[in-house]
Amino acid sequence: MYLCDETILKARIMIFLNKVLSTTAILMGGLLISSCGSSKKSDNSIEKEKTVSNIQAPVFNADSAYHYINNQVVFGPRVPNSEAHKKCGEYLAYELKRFGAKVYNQYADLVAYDGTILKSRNIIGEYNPEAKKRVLLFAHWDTRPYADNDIEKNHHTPIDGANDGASGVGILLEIARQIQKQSPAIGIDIAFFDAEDYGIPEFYKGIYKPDTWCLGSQYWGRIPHKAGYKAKFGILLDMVGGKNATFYYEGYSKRTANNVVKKIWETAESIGYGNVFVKENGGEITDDHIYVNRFRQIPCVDIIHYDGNTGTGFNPTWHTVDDNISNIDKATLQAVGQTVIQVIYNEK
Ligand code: AHN
Ligand code: ZN
Repeated sequence: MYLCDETILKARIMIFLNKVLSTTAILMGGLLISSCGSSKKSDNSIEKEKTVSNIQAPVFNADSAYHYINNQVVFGPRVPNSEAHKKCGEYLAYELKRFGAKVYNQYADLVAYDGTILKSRNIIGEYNPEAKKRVLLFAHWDTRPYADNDIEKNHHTPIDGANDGASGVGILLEIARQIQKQSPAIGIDIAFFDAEDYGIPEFYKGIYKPDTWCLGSQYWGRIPHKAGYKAKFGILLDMVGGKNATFYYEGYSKRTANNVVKKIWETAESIGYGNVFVKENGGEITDDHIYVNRFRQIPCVDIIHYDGNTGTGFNPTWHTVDDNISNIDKATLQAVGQTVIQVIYNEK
């Protein structure tokens, strides 16, 4: 029997729903699944199915996320102080606003490992500000000025950062679009942090200060967009669009937010993405989640592509000129986006 993508997705969501919903909902879910392959459905009943599958969580649209990724890449590398960076910052704030968020901009001059002043901008979109219970979703939007994991002649070439940067932001923009259509029960904040990827390059031989990565989130951690900002937990998306991506337990997340790690990986498994979210240990990574936890005491989970075969632990295109749009895989976007949606719509 032929199954269209959307039908498979709906069926997966229903498997998940069957576990958590009442008998009535299960019966309705049965209706949805049984529609599979039937050619005698009227348009009316298709509409009804959509509504049923949307009670618990919306369906994440990977084409839409891909489009937001491509829009970022088209600006060119979003290296702080560049024109592309400036324009892309405007674009991201505009999109969050268009999707109904209240947008906060944090401008800061941040000092890079080599003393360069980075004109930085953290962009935060807020939904349901009255809600006490909040979840913070975040990604970095800047891109690396160096392909220092590539062959030597490319070391000083800025990367497109389709995966490293744009993928997390693209998924979060699609989630923002879904939130505007159907609000979850809790408050959501979406933060796009700047100056994550200006960390010390492999080729640098000079002296440097520690903590050279994640400058935007370090700044926000010390001075959040709202005084005393708190969230129940945070989810960081980093390199979430690569081909054949696999996500393992990241070490720091496991030590500081293990209950959230479990929740995410179990949710992924229950909707059919157990092969993408592998329930095994990966590496421990210096990333934005460390500073959000350290400075704001918010337990955070880093969903980051882990590959044990590349030597770096990262995906094969990491910090190379191959980190471009041709290496973005919609199947990965779908797995990550739908999983995060399921998690936030099931928070109460
Ligand atoms: C380190 O290489 C120490 N951290 C990598 C964090 C990162 C860079 N994520 C994306 N690009
Ligand atoms: Zn990077």
